Amino acid sequence: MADAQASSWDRDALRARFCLALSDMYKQEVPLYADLIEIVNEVDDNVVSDRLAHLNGASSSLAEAPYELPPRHRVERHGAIRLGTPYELTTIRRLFAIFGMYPVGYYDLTVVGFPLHATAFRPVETAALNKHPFRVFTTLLRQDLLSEEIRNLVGGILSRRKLFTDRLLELIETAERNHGLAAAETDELLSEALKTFKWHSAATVTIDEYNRLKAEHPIVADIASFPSAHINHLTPRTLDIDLVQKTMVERGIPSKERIEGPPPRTCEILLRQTSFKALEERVRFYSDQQSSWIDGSHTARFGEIEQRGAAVTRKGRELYDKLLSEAYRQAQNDSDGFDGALRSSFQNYPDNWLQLRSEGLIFVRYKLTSRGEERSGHAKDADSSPRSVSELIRDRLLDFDPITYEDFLPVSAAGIFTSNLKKDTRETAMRQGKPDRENFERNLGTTVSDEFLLYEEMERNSLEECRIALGLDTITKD
Ligand code: OOG
Ligand code: NI
Repeated sequence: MADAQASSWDRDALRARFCLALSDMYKQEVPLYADLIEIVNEVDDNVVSDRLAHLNGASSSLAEAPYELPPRHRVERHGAIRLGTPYELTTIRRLFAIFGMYPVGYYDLTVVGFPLHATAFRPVETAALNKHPFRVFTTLLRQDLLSEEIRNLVGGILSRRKLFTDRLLELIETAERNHGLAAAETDELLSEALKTFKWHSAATVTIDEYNRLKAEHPIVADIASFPSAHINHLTPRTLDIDLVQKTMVERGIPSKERIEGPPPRTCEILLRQTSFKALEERVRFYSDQQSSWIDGSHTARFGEIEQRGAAVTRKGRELYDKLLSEAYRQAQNDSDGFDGALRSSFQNYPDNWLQLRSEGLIFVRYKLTSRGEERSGHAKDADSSPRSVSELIRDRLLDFDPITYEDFLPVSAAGIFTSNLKKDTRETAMRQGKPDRENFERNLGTTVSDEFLLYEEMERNSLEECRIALGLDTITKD
């Protein structure tokens, strides 16, 4: 391949195409997903026009609820896949790197009784996130938590599975070697990659094996019974999840009863999610007894929507976890149920941007106000002595936006998981599993980034740019 072609390599553009291709495929596979996208687009259009009307009526102030207009909203998605072996995980890492998606965070799912651990593959740089923020929550089966009998069965099945076509493996190698691919090769890479995530309605195991896997844990059957790592949901981001939920119910879409994550707030934090229930799909299995293919069913794929808010600091996350568990405890004797308990416990989570920032609960991106911009024009003549962030905000030289949370909330995921899959007897044993990040990273072939450090760096860089523009020697953090 010529160098000139390699230089046209654009991971962000490729990621956007990959996400769009997956979305088109999933619309064909799960028509309700297409309906959901329509509802989200409709709701978001209404929200944007309402907020614009409101802004025109009132003068904009610092503490105003921020909002992002499309296009990021229009295209934003996350997906989820489940993998069986270290080889599958390493290869997925190599493939996603071509799309500029890197492993961030370690998620232990034994806390919810699943023999899984996970990471999120996503862009990490601000510019890349702005171009296209696609992310894929990727779980790996923990064979160490399975009973010996099922571990042997799963081991055999997965050692024969070929999740990636030979051509895909070849293209991944070419991309790595040449730091790029020619245009025709990128088309091929995308179509070969899609095959890895496609749904297959013929199982690779017999009906007896399927039932044994499912008795161990439904998720084990989902991972080990099929030839692909079918994408199990693809989630659009909305500006108003309560409204989408309401609209889904009105249109008869079988949505979940409640929204996971923080309660409704003025200043959105982290992630709120809801889903419509998993589809029961017809699957063909081979039956040894009948020496023929028979019809069965499998439940795995579902629809989900999310609303993203500000990324919280470690301190902010601790407060979130604390209030959430208080709500769980309270809900046991609260007649309003869990949502009532949640609203009441979250009274103790500040709900205005200035306070969230000054208390160190959220990450923010600093920017100059128009006054700050003016001053930056004469930065050379200005007083350069140290100032604090809060002084600069008070003097209306500095402003900020909350940084969007780009990651996942395992507790939210837990609600989704358990609403879709039936409980089973071995679940308690799986709950006793300990997180095993070291082994996960060994299987991945690299370490996962710490999401808190990534947000911290974004905040620090933004403040540094403002410091330089204002001609100050230092800006102290309050
Ligand atoms: C993982 C689900 C996690 C989310 O939004 O928290 C997830 C799975 O179903 O395999 O996608
Ligand atoms: Ni999800």
